[in-house]
Amino acid sequence: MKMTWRWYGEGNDSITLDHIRQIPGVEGIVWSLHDKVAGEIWEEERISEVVKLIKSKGFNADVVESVNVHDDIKIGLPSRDDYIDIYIDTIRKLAKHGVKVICYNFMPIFDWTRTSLYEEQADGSNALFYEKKSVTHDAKAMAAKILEGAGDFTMPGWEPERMAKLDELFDLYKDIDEEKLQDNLKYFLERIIPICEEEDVKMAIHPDDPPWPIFGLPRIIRSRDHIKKFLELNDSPYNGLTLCTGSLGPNLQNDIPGIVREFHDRIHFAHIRNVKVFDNGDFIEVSHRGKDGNVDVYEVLKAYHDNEFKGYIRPDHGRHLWGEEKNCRPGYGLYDRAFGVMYMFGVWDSLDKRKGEC
Ligand SMILES: [Mn+2]
Repeated sequence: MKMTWRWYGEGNDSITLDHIRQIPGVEGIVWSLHDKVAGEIWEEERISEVVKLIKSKGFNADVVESVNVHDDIKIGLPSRDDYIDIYIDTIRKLAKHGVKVICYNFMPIFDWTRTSLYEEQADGSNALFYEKKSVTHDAKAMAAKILEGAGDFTMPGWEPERMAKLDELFDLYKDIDEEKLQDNLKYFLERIIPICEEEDVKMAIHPDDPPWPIFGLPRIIRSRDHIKKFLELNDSPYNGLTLCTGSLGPNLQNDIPGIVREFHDRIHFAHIRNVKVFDNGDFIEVSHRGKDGNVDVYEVLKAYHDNEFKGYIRPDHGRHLWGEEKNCRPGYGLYDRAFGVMYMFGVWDSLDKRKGEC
C-alpha cells in the first residue's frame, strides 16, 4: 500500500506540506483544485503548478480527490454530454501530469452530510457528528448549518452558489429513483472509461455518506450489493472504488472486511476512518483505533494485507485535538489523522513481520 494524505492546497488548508513531510511514511498528496465547481474546466497551468509544488516537497501527486460530477450528468439532462466532454478533458489533462487515480462520487445534491461539525467529546476533543433525527425534511436548514459551521473554508459539494438553488435542484431530481440514477451512472461510465483505459487513469467512486437515502434522494453506493451492481455496470478494471470505511460503517450490516476481500482487485484507493454508532442510529467519528468505534480497522487492514494491496490509502477524517478546531478544516486537522497514519502502519508492519515468520 502507498500511504497518502489529503491536502486542500496552499492558502486553503491549515496544514502545510512541510508539516506533512514529518509524518512517517506518507508518500503522496491527495489533491484537487478546490475552487472548481462541478462542470468547470480545469486549466492545465493550474494542474501543472500544484503537481510541481507537491513534487518539490518529495511527494507523488498520483491521486486527485475529487473531480466533481455535475448534477446534469446525474439527472441525465440533455446537457450532460457537454459536461462529460469537460470531464474527459480534465481526465486527459490530469493523465498528462502523471495522475493515476481520480476519486469522485455520484451522490445527488449533497456530498457527505453531518449535523454537527464540532461535537464536543468527554475528553475535550470534538468531531463530526450525525444526528439522525435532524436529517428528515428540512434540507435548507441543514445546508445553512453546515455552511455556518465551515466558517471561511469552502466545503466540497456544499458550495453556497449550489445551496442557494436547492429548490430548483430538488425539482430536477424529483423523478430520479435508484434505477434511473444507476442508468445515468452507467451512461457516464460508458463515455469516460474508454478514455481512462487509453490514458491509464483509474476511476474510483466514493461510497455514499451516510450509507442511506437522505431527504428522499436516492443513494446507490452504500452496501455490498450496491457495490457489486456498480462494478457490473462497467467491467473494466478502470472502473473501480474508493473504499471508505467511515462511509459504509454507520450501517452496521455492512461487513467491510468482507467487502475488501471480495472486491480488492477493483479498489484503487482506501479511506480508513472509524465511527461509533449509537443505538438510535446517530454516529460520531472517532480515532482510527478499532476499539474506539464500530469499524474493525485491524480486520479491514488485514483484508488488504492478505490480498497484497498495492493501491493508495489515506487516513480519512479525524477528530479535532488540542484546540486545532479553531483554524482547521472540519474533519481535516493534523493530529488525529497523523495518529491514524501511525496506527495503520503499526498494524501493517506487524502483519508484514508475522507473514515473514510463518
Ligand atoms: Mn472517505
